[in-house]
Amino acid sequence: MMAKKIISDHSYDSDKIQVLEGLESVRKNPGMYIGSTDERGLHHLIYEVVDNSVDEALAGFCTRVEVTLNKDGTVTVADNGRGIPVDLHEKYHKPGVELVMTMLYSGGKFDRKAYKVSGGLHGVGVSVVNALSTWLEVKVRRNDKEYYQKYEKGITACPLKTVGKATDTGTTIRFLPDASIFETTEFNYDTVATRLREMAFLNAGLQIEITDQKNKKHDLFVYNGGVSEFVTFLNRNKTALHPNPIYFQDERDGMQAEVALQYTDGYTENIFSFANNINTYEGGTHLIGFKGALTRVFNDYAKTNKLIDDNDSLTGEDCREGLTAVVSVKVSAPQFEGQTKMKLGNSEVRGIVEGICCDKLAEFFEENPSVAHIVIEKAILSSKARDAARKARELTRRKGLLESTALPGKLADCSSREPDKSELYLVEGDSAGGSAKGARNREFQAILPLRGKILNVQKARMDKILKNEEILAMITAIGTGISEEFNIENARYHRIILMTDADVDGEHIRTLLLTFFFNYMRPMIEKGYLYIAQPPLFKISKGKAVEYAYSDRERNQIMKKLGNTGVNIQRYKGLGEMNPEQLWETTMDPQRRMMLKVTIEDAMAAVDLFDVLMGEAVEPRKQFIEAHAKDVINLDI
Ligand code: 0RA
Repeated sequence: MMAKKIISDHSYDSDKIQVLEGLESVRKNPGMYIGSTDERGLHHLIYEVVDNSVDEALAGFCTRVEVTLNKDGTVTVADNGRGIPVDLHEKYHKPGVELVMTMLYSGGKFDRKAYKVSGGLHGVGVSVVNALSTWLEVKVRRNDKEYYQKYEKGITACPLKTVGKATDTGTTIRFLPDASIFETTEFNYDTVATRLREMAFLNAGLQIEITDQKNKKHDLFVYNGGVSEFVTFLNRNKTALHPNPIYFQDERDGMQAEVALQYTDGYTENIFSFANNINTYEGGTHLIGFKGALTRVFNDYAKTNKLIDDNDSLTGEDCREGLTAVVSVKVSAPQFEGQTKMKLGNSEVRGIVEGICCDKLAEFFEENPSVAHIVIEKAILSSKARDAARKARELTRRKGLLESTALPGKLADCSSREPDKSELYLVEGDSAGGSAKGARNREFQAILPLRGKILNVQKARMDKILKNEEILAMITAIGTGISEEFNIENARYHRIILMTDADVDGEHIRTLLLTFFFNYMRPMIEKGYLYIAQPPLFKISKGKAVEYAYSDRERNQIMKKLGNTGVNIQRYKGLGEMNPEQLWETTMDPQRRMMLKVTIEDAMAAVDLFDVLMGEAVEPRKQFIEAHAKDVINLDI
């Protein structure tokens, strides 16, 4: 079942390794190699090692990867690949594994590149992980022997030793992330598990196991159905229109494409595209090829079978309403482009993917006319609804409701007219809105209080959404419009900050807003314009000294510092408990505040939760409510 090897294996020996740069630069400038030194960067360490094991799998030599989060804060990644070479390099007189671990190959002719398929932030090399670890040890099973070597901060701590016999081959790497480099060194099980599950979906048949020794958690991911099972998983809380995802896979001109798609009774499109196991959030030529094929095959089939008039046509968006799809390609020389290097640029890919998808989808429709009719009827309905929505929109516009000149009355706008410098706080509740208005720097901070329950944006159609006062005020204030009419150029603020209470209602409103942005203003997230404010959870005072804590851990640290006597702790439940000065100091002052930039993953997680809370599927919602019974009091579902 394992994906076929697509690029030939060049037999390897240590001599071919070229040394380009030392590891000091990695420690000096870690962000350049792993993106950041926050939680994200930390997790990249695991992904980097796992990527190497998965590359072994793609090359056809590895079937299993085991990741263990150990009690002592180390991580172990073990695979049954060929094992990193141990033979001596002619020039450097060092074993291959030592060179792999201690030398940085930035864009060099490292032989493994021949089938190394990673890109983007990935694929920087395991030496980067080594450089950023207090210590790292590697065990290689190869030539019927087990070898061992240890490094400290990327520097060799002992020569490669033979430590025993081996009956198979493989590599085991264990490392302790360097706490002097990372802001946090605590791994999050769910974060790692989510990425590993994705890896398992994208590499059908590959076994990936994860174990958390501290919290006693464990998962084994193995999906023989590949991306088809991925789509089933993505739709697990939705109502599908046909029982199984449409699935196909093909290989042309040395390029492999695997696609699965399934329609739901919803209205949003969720297409995930991957190139060489990397989530291409910004899309690219593979996505364009897929979308083109979908529109073409839908229209051809609809006309041939007289479902629409010869001179009518379905737009791409009509064909994608309610669609969940995964498009995964493996190419030998991927070019990653775009702002975040998350867009596939290879121009040849478009035609190949379009060709494969056209042929396979048309074939599927011929063989499964009942499914073809269901999904095309859905597109036809969408087309009709779109016409109706356009008319409704025109009517609304004529009434002046969407005129950007008429800013909402509740908006306390900032005086700056430079989007680059301006920020909009979307604040839960009128009272917190009032505090925020009192606290803000009116030069560049605008406040829009959002009140009451915001409507269910997932189930509602466009025309209904536009009638919701809160949403309308928000759209108008932001200035970009939504969906097809969205234009980032018109954004009046380049920072939109969601400020909600740290309770269940707050989480609910945040989930709603994230879902709204994901569905209707996704580029705002992609551009990095959307943030979540981080109000403190505690106020800790002793005499006149006041400190704020943003987590339980921080509270404990501050308590320790201040001592046991005369310390007063106040837990903030809502923003309303803070006066304007406190709100400014802790949450809104650019010099002191903490904010989380919303990522697409964050928004996707919110959409999932939203589906559970608001979706049609009864069972997941029941389960959620049962699990959170005591918290979910004010939820309007
Ligand atoms: C260099 C060359 C070869 C394999 C590897 C590195 C390799 C690295 C890692 C990291 C984790 N697991 C790994 N497995 C293999 C090619 C080996 C050959 O040609 O025999």
